[in-house]
Amino acid sequence: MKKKALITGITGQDGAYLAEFLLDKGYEVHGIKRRASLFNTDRIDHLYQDPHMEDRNFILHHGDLTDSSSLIHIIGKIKPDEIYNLAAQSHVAVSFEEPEYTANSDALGTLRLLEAVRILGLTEKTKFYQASTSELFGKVQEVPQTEKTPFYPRSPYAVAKMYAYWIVVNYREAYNIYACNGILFNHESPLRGETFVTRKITRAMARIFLGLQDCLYLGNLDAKRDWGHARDYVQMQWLMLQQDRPEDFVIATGEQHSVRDFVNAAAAELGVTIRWQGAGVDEVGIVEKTVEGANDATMMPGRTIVKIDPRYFRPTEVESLLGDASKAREKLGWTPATSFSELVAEMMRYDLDEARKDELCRKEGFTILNHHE
Ligand code: NDP
Ligand code: GDR
Repeated sequence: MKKKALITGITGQDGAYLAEFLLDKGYEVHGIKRRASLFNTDRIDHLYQDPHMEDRNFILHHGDLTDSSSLIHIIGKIKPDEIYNLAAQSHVAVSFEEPEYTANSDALGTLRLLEAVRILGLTEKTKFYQASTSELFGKVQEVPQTEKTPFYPRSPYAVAKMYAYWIVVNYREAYNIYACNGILFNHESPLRGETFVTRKITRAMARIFLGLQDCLYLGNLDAKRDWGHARDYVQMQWLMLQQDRPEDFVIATGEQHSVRDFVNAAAAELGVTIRWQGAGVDEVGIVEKTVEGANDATMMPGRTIVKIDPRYFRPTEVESLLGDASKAREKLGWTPATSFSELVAEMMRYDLDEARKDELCRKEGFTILNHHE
């Protein structure tokens, strides 16, 4: 019998990598997607199987973390061996604009799934993975952060995820469910949403390089993160559910870089050097050296290509995160396969290809709409 996995948030970055990973392992993979007015399955379209096909192993269901009835219905029908709860309003800045919705989907959504498992009598069968986050550490109390570091959440997103973290622990203790929190530090990839800072940077640098965009506007350049590759991190999500007993794990690379470092690394991939000038909201990034093939107008040495837009500052910021994944290394055999420079290079190559496609469309007279937020 094939194992059955249910992934919430299957249309997101991690959902796409995890679905591929589980299909390769021979799972029957079910995913919950939200109804949207446009197709929202770009990241998993390559996995799609026609519903008329027999013996499908990739099946999507309409549902929403804010709707218990859909969750109970789907879980009751599938009776999954494993649930991976990856669905969330996952943008920290947006959580300040939509705090109530963020709490509903990220905090109560997790409770709804656990309750569905309980109501349906699946507590002994179904293992549960919760996408927990380094944002729980927020205003950090200890460097580097481990499973034992106290939490101090700094956004409605982090507070909602903190509820989710504790409800997972509580259901594990109260009902003996095999449920784990993966406390994952930032992980990125070419599939990363375009408004998270890494993807925003690689996308904008590629477009400026080709003359499709003038400038990249950012917020806090001094923020520091521990950035890994999503493809490496989803393997740990699976491994956490294959242990003898459920435990929570920090997953991180143990290496830290600032947003400014990320811009420098992305530019370097293109052969461009940036000089930083000024401070605070007046700091700018200026092209110091560039290479042949770069657009003459937008990449001219001396031109300002990075500016600060205070709109991207957050009411409360998480300044610095650095993880210590010793426990995962010892118990799960965790070593990240992708280095920081390999991650930046892969994202940069992908976005340069994407920008070249846009360039071609423009040359052929098609209009490409470009959102920078
Ligand atoms: P994404 O934002 O790329 O994906 C989020 C997914 O959740 C999408 O499929 C989205 O659907 C879905 N979703 C959002 N709201 C709902 C809802 N109400 N009901 C059902 N589905 C919903 O996130 P990532 O893939 O990057 O992250 C996966 C999980 O891991 C998230 O929970 C995130 O908070 C957490 N996390 C991520 C880290 C990272 O660095 N990437 C680090 C630590 C934790 P749609 O496509 O329709 O928008
Ligand atoms: P984060 O990721 O908040 O860490 O949450 P994000 O990439 O949004 O921000 C990282 C840091 O960069 C600073 N920053 C900017 N951020 C964005 N988005 N846009 C900008 O223009 C910009 N300029 C500077 C931010 O202030 C921040 O300090 C991600 C999400 O995936 C969460 O779901 C997950 O839980 C955590 O990572 C771990």
